Amino acid sequence: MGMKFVVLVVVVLAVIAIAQIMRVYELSSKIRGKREEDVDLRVNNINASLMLVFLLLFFGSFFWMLAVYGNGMLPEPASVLGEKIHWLFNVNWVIIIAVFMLTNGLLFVFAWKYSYHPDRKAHWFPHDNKLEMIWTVVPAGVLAVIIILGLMTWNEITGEPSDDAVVVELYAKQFDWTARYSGDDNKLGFSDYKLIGNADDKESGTSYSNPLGLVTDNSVLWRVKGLNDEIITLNENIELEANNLKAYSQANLNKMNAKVEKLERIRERVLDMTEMYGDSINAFAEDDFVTKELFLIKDQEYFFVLRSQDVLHSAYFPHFRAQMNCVPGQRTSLKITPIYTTSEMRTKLQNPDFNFILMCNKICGVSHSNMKMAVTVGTEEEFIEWKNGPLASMAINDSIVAPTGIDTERMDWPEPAHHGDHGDEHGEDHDDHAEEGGEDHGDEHSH
Ligand SMILES: [Cu+2]
Repeated sequence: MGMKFVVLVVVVLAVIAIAQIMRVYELSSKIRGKREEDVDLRVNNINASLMLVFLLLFFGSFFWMLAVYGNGMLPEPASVLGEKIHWLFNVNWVIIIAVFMLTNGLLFVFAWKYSYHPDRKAHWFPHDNKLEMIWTVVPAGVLAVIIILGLMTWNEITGEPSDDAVVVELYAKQFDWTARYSGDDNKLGFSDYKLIGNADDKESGTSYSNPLGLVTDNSVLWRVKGLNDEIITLNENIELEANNLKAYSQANLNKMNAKVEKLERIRERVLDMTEMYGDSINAFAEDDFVTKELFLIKDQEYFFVLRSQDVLHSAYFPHFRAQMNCVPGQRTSLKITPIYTTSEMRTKLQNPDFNFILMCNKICGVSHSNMKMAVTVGTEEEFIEWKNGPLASMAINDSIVAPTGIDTERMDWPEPAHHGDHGDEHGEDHDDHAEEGGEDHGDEHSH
């Protein structure tokens, strides 16, 4: 503390001293009748040489950093599109470095070469159409090349996947990833966020959880059960208050009533699903399986469907040079075809500990840095072995059958017109409106 204070005082005093010396120099120049811009030739030449010295240090440190830190960059790309993106990166680097060398080289060489000399008079050169044309057209052309190449690659990244692409869902939430493989039918079962939740059956002591909100007959029933229980508990508390057996504030009571109403709305939407999905409700979900790590087959194209439960996340596979945001309330996608297995990559990099990785690349909260998933690339045989191993489990636990006698009675208040967004439309008649249903399945609503 004491030492730091002394250093600070010395620095401040030094700055003041330098400022005072400068002031003295200025005043003495004035007395001698010199103008501020009169600098003697010797000082001018020193400055000119320093321009060259700076240029050499500048370029020298650039190449030094390239040599020392260049190897710390990502290893060679390990996916089909990754190679193209990597190539595009390199094209941009070559252009940027060439322009950087040229412009900075000219800047400092000219400052050195054309420094002030009393015998030399500057040429008056106000305007030249040809020059202006060149420095407009050349950069525009180079930029056009960069943009066109970039757009071509972007179109490839975001274009339709091929027919034999394997569909895998990556489900992001604070703070982990879940992978859902679409199974033998290569189709993901329907999902809807309104079904996310747990339900307990106290009588049989069973409980059901549906962290990804998958839609099946059974999951719908369990969700209705869970919502019924929540509504009953809330109503009991409201009742107690009404009989003066509990002392809630009016604000609290209003809150509870609003909550009941909201849950009843969700319950209606959930009950709609049985009708909406109809016979196909169980069609695709039953062979889906979930894991907490990824196993990909070499040379197999994958089509990742990305979802987020809470905030923006971003699925980033650095070695595949692939990244896409995961946006709550919508599905995004990412195509990846790995071209090296994990062991091939280990040999290439001479690093027996190398592993591919998926990480979140959007600061999404306190544990953002922990949001990673291990990725292995192997052969098809290895994949089958892994799939049948302990790491993969079925996405829906429909062996836990919902108890019988769940109250599925519909509410008799009219339903809101659009998605339940307009909460105040009670009492109006909306029977003629067709209503869009779940996330996957827009369907006519029938009464
Ligand atoms: Cu995240």
